[in-house]
Amino acid sequence: MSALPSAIEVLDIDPFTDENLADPYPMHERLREAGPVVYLERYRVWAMARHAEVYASLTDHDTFCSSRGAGLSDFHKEKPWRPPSLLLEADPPAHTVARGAMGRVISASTVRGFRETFRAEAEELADKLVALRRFDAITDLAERYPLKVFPDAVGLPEEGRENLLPYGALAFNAFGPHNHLLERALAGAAPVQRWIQDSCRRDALAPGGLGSKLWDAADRGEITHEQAPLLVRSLLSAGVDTTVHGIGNTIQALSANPDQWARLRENPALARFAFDEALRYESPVQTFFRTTTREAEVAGIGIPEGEKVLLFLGAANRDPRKWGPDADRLDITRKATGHVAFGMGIHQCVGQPIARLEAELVLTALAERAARLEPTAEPVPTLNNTLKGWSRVPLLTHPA
Ligand code: OVV
Repeated sequence: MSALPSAIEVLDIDPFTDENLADPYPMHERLREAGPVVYLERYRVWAMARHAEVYASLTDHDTFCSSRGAGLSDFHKEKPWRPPSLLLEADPPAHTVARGAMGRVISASTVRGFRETFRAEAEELADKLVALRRFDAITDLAERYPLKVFPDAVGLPEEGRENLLPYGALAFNAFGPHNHLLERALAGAAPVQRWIQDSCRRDALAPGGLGSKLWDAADRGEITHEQAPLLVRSLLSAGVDTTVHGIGNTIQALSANPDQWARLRENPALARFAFDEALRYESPVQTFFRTTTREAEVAGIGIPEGEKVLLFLGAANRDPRKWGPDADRLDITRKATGHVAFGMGIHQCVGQPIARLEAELVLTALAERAARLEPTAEPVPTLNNTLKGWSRVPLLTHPA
């Protein structure tokens, strides 16, 4: 990049400091107010934090491509830390093929088939936690539930499932800069990566599960047999930490807003809306990058070809230009549709029907049983270059 356009605001903000990751909201406001697109000199990237521009960039995949990586690293300039994802880190037409196969595996009818077992697990866990009275919404619920139902649905062996959360944390840290968080995630990651790789093999996956169904798609010629394990890897990369953070953030937000918990208790059928609003309010995936394939024009400002663009999904989801003056308030009866917590456009989360099912069932089971969710200590943030969430949310509950 030679000269920056004169209209551009150049900021010295580092979005990947511990402080900004733990509490990104003051930074989000600065970014949104600075302009529709800004330049972050520290990383030499462009950035957008307003809903309109984030949405427009996500839906213009020809200009803002993914095949050069959805993180800070430009795959044209640096070797990726693992073979690129066939979904997240691909563009049409290759992306279209992989996405088609994955979409048929995570079909509406397959997901409907999960409902009764997922419900039984949610009800059993909610019974147990409400009987305990004191529990941690993260370790006892937000981690526990997805770590049971999702690996079962994929068809993974019981042994080694403790590798799933560290692998997800690594994958999401790897979208950011090479800071102490990525260093820490990489330390000792070799056995984690080996377990993931082994678990993507056909002989590791139970027949009838999502993993096995991806191999069946290869038998039918929808994808190649070389591609099947990489698509299984996408399930294991994107399917666990995301739902753990989504469910954890939702319970934390509802416990901090007892009026909203009361509204859900009055009408547990609001569970799916409450989840969408919580995803808007505190988005598990805070950021993704794209790379320009040609000069892009954003609000009259030209971004040259080959530039990294940082999209602040979590900031777009609190943009008052889109959500009004109370964008920072959790309101489970708000129309949260149009949020970009699952992304938007061709890369929009392919697993979202599973995420929504898990969240609906956990929230419903808990809303039917727990009269109140009282925080007993400050929640403890967890730090990740991409994910926003909590490591501890201690609660006291009262049986309904
Ligand atoms: C960490 C992550 C997010 C989304 C997709 C993938 C990974 C993938 O491997 O496809």
